[in-house]
Amino acid sequence: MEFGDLLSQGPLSGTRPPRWIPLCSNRLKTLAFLRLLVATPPRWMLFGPGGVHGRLNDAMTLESHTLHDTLGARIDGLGLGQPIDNALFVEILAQFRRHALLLFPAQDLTDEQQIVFSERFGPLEITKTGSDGAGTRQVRLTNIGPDGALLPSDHRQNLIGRANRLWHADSSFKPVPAGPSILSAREVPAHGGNTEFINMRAVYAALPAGLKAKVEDRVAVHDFAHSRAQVNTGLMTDAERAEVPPVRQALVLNHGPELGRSLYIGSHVSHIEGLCAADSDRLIDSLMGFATQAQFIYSHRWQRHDLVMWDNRCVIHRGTPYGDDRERRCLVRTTVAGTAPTLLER
Ligand SMILES: O=C(O)CCC(=O)C(=O)O
Ligand SMILES: [Fe+2]
Repeated sequence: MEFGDLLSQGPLSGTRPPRWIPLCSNRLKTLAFLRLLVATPPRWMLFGPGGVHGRLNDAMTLESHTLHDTLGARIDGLGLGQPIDNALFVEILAQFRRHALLLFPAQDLTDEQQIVFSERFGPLEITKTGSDGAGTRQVRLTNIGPDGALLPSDHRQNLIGRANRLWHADSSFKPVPAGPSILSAREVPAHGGNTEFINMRAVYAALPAGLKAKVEDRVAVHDFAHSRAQVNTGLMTDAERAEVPPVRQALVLNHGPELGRSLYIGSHVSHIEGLCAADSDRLIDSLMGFATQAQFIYSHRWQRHDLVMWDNRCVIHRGTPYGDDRERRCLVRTTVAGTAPTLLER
């Protein structure tokens, strides 16, 4: 892998988090490289004398273990709550770029540590109104209330949990949708509650020619109210709806010659522009039917303190059912803001 390609996937600053850099702009690659030259402090400046905290993460070449044919790798032995120097961060980025999803087991992180790690990848999204964590840089996906007790099964938070069981890319309903999401398992149920992932670049590569022709140059409209209405029409207030009006997104994203193209679709898509309602529904169903075939799915069985991160620009995901009326589950997500509209990523 070329250094320039690596840079095109993400930021490298040790002190000030640069922006999540879109994949295919040479100008931005150059800017990122200049930023690296200016902002990369030597290792000793990051760790200080003795390098005590650095030792755990003072890595060599990272070893990873593939999770699935089409995406995902597990990386053991790092402590993401500890400082990560630039050399190691570059390796993490390279693995992330290669696998689109990374699992780091045994990361017992505080909220603040998760934020510090996540901000290495760029500024974080602020959680929107109506979610647990609104106004902060984290969202809690949980069936546990503030008093520590389980919430009733029909509680709004559990309904939101059910909406997350539809395949989606995080924040695809925003004008500039998210880059990576970083999800930390704080409490996990004994049965069920997996999160499942699909690499949409692998899906696009495998699309039959007829479907490929149908998605070429298309624009899809993503509407948060549309996906929420599939679970419960009363799930959003008027104020929440006004905060996230429908947006236009490219249906196919181009991640350059090495990575290829990705199908950008999921439950937030209300329709595809330029088609009548019936044709639009049919095309969405065909694409989702093709994408969600068993051979494309990596189903992650959570262990407590797993940290999983994926790139929303090429991965869709969904939660799976569990006994939310009797088992505790708490996942905490940080989401790296995207920097470019998808219509520029075609
Ligand atoms: O509950 C889950 O497994 C899915 C959560 C989810 O959609 C997210 O963290 O973005
Ligand atoms: Fe999600």
